[in-house]
Amino acid sequence: MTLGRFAGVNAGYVLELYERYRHNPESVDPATRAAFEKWNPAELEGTTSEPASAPASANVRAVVAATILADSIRRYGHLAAQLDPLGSPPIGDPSLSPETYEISADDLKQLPGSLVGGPVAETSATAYEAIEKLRRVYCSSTGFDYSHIFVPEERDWLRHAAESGRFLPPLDPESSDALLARMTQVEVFERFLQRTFPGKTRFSLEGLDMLVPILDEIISGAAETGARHAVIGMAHRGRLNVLAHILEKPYEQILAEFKDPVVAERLRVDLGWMGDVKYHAGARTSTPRGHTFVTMPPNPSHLEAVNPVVVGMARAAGTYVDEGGAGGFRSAATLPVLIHGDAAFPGQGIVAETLNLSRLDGYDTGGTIHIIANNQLGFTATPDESYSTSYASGLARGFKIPIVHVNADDPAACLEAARLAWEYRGRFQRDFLIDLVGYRRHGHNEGDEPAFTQPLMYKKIATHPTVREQFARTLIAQGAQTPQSVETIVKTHYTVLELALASLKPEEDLEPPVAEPAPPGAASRAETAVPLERLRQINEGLQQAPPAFTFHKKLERARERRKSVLNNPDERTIDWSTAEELALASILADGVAVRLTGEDVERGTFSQRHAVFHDAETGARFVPLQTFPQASAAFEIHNSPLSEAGVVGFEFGYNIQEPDRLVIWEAQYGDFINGAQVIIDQFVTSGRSKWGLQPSLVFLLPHGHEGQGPEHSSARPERFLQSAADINMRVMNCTTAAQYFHLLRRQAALLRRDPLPLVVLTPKSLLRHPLVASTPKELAEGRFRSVIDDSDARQRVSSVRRLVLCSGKVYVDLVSSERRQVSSNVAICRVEQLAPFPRVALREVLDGYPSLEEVVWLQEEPENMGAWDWVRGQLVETIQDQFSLRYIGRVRSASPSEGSSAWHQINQRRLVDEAFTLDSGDINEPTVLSKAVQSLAAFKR
Ligand SMILES: Cc1ncc(C[n+]2csc(CCOP(=O)(O)OP(=O)(O)O)c2C)c(N)n1
Repeated sequence: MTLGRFAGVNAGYVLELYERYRHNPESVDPATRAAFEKWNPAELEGTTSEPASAPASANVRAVVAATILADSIRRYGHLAAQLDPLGSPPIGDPSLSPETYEISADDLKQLPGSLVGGPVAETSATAYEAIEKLRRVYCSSTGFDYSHIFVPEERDWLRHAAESGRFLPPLDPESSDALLARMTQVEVFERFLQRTFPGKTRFSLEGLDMLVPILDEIISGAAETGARHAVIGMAHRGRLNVLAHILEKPYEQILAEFKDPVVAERLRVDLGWMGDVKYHAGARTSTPRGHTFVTMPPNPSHLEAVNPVVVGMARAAGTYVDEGGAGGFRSAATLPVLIHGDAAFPGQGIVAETLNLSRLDGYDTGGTIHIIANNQLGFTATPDESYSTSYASGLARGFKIPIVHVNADDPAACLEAARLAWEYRGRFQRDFLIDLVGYRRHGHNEGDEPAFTQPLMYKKIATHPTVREQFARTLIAQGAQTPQSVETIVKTHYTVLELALASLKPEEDLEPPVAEPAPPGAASRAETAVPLERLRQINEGLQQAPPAFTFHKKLERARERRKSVLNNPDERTIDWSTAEELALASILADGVAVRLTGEDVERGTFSQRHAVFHDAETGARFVPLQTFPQASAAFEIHNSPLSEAGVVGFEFGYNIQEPDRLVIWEAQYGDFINGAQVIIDQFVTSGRSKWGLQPSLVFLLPHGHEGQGPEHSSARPERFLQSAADINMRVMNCTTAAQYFHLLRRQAALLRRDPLPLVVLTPKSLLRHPLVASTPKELAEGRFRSVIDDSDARQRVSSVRRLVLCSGKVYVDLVSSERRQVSSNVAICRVEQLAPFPRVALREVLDGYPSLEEVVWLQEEPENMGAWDWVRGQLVETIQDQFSLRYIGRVRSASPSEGSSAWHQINQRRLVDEAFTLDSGDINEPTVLSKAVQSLAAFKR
C-alpha cells in the first residue's frame, strides 16, 4: 500500500504535519520525526505529478493513521456514543475504526501516547492506551459534538475540558447520597401525582428525570459566578416537576391546582381574568440561591414561543440604564436557560429566530444554556418524521453552538454536561446546548395510550428501570446504600407529599395570579405637557453635536431647521418625528429609560427619524438622545434583525422583566406584525388575563391606505380590536404630532400606575404633512385627547345633521376635500383612541349637536377589517336608538386593499364623497359606487 490511501483531507493533514516537521523538526513528536526522516511526500497520490517512487515506511503509515484515528474520534466519536437509554445502537462511523486505516492494535502499541496529544496522552504510555481513553471520553454515554466551532480557542478549551474529565462530578459518598435523594424526590413527585390524580394531565418528566439535577448544577454554577437572575423557559414536559423543585413552588399550590376548586372571586372573571392551566404557570423563587433569583415566565401551549421572551428577560435583567447614554449590559449578572422539546426545537421557526439574536449587539445575553429534553418522540411522531438533521439539535450547529448529547440514564455524564455548559458560558459568553437523550415513560399526556403508535418502544419502557433505581443499585453494589436505606428515602418523600395533601385547603391554597385593576382615571389624569422653556433647553441639548462631526448635507439642513422649531409657540412647526424625539427626550430627562427597536429604526423606514447620525467622513455614530445633557436614563436603540415573532417576543420579555422602562417596537410596515401573531395573541393581549402579567410594550405600526397595494396598507387593527377587552391594551390611531407626543409621554407616566400594551397606528406619507403638524404650544399644554371634536363645526352646531366619526389618516383626506367647505350639515369627529372605546368622551361630542340625525363610521379599510366590527357594537350602545348609524368604507374584501393605485384613488374619493352626501341608503345597503365596484369585479371574474 502507498500513502495514497490518505489522499484528500487526510493527505492535507499529513502534508501539514510534514511541513511543520520540515520547518522545525522539533515541533513534531519523536516518533513522527523518525518516520518523516525516511519518508518521501511525493507518495501521496494526487499531491504531485511525479509517480510514486518508493514504498512508504510502515512507521510513517502508522503515525499518520494513529493521528487521523485520534482526530476522527474527537470529531465523530459522538456517532458511536450510546446515547439512548433504551439501548438502540448508535449509528457508528467507519472513521472510528483502526481497520479503516489498516493499522492494528499492535501497531498502535508501538507508538507513543504523545502522538495522540491532549490530556489523555499525558497518562498513556502508548498510542493504543491513549486512543482507548479517547474512546471512553467520546464514545461512551456522552457525545461531544463541537467540531463545528470555528474559534480555535473555544475548540481547544472544549477538547481539553472533555478529555481531562475535570468536570466529571466526584460522586463521593456525600454527593452520591444527595444526588440519590434528589432523584428520588423527582420520581416520587410524579408517582405520587399519578397515584393521587390518575389520568390527569401533568406531562410527566419520567424518563428525563436528570433534568432537575442538571438544572441544580447549572443554577449553582450561575450563583457561583455571581449571576443575580436565572430565567428558565420551558414547555409542558416536566414543568410541574421543575416548578416544584427548582422554582420551589409549594406542593400545596400545585396540589390545589390539581383539585381545581372554583374560587370565583379570586379569578375575577368579572374583570376578564380567566387564569390558565397549571402546566403553563410561571413562578419565581422567593429566596435567592446565593445571590441568584430563579424565574420561570408563564408560557402558552405554542411550543418554543417562550424562547425569545426568556432571552429578552435575561437581557433586561442584565442591562443597566441609570444614567444617560446608551446603558450597558453585564452578562455575568444574568443567565437564560431554555428547555426545548426534541420535536419542537427543529420544527418551530421561532427557535432559529431566537438563536439568531444570540450574538447581536442589542440582544446578546452572554449566552443561553439550551437543554433539549429529548424523549425521542413528539406526541406520536418519530425522529424520522420530525427533523431532517442528524440530531434534534442540528440547527444549533449553524450557530456554532457546542453540543453535548448525553444519555439521561448516566447521572455522572449528565452532571458533567451541565458543568461544562455553565463553565463554557461563563468563559466565552456564548450559547451552549445539552441534548439530554431519554424517553417518555407515559403517553404524550397521562391519558394517552402510547402503545397504539410505538408498541415496541413502550414494551421496552415497561420493563426499563428508572434512573433512580439504576443509581440506587449501583450505590447498593458499592456498599454505599442498602435496599432498606433506599426504601426509606422513597418513603420520606412520599410522606412529605402525603402530609401536604392531607392538610390541603384547596380554596385557600390556590393563588391565581391576578393583577389588580388600575385606579380609575389614571390614564386621563396623567400630566404630559412639558413647559416650553424646558422643551427649548432639551431641544438645544439635542442639537449639540460632537466637535467636527460631519453631517450628510441633507441632514445638516434639516438639523438647522430643528434649531428654531420651538421659536414660535403658535406656528405648526412640529412634525411627527420632531414630536417623537422631543417626547422621548423629555421621558429620558424625567428618568425613564427607553428602548426602541425594529427593522431599520435608527433611520426610520421612511427616512424620518434619524435617531442615529453617521459622520459622512468617518462613519462615526452620533445619537443625540444618548448625549443630550438633560438625560438621566439610558436610551437604547437597535436596528433589529429581520424578524417579527422573535424580536417582538424578546421585547415582550424585556418589558415584563423591567416594567419601569419604556420599551417600543416599530414594524417596518404595520402588516408585518402578523409575523408575530403568536406572540401578540399568546402573550401580549392575553398575558394579563391568563397569568396576571402587566406588559406595557409599545407597538408603532405604520398604517394607512395610500395606494401601495394589499401588503403595505394595513397594520390589521381588527386583529388587535378583536381581542381587546377592558383591561388588556390601548389601541390608538391618532392624527397629530402633538397627540403622539402626549401619548408617548402618557405611556411613560403610566408604566407604574396603569401599565397596558399600547398599539399606535402610525402615519407614512403623513409624517411630514402640514395638517398633522402641531404647534409648540400644543406640546406645552393639554394632554392626549381620546376624541377630537370638529372645531370648525362648533360655529354651526345646529346645522349639523350628520356626524362622521373616523380615525387616523382618512381624517386628512376628509378635511382636505373641497366638499368639506360646502357641507355645513356634516361634522367630522376623530376617534383617536379605539380601545378602550372612549364612550364618555364621545357621548359629550354627540350631545353638542342638537340637530343630529345620523352617525356615520367612516373608514378606509374594507368593511370586514379596520375598526368597524369593534366600534359598531360600541356605537350602538353609545347612541342607543337616538340616531341612525351607518357605515362608509370599502366593501368586504379578502385582502386589505386594491393593488392598483388608480383604483385606490377611485375608492378613496368615493369614501370622501359619500361622507358629504346625506341622502344615500341604509346601513347595510352598499352605496351606488361600491355596487359599481362590486359588479365590475364580478364582470372581471
Ligand atoms: C406550535 C405548536 N404546535 C403544535 C402543538 C401540539 N403539541 C403539543 S406537544 C406536541 C409534541 C411536542 O413534542 P416534543 O417537542 O418532542 O416535546 P415532548 O412533548 O415530547 O416533550 C405537539 C405537536 C403545540 N403545543 N404547539
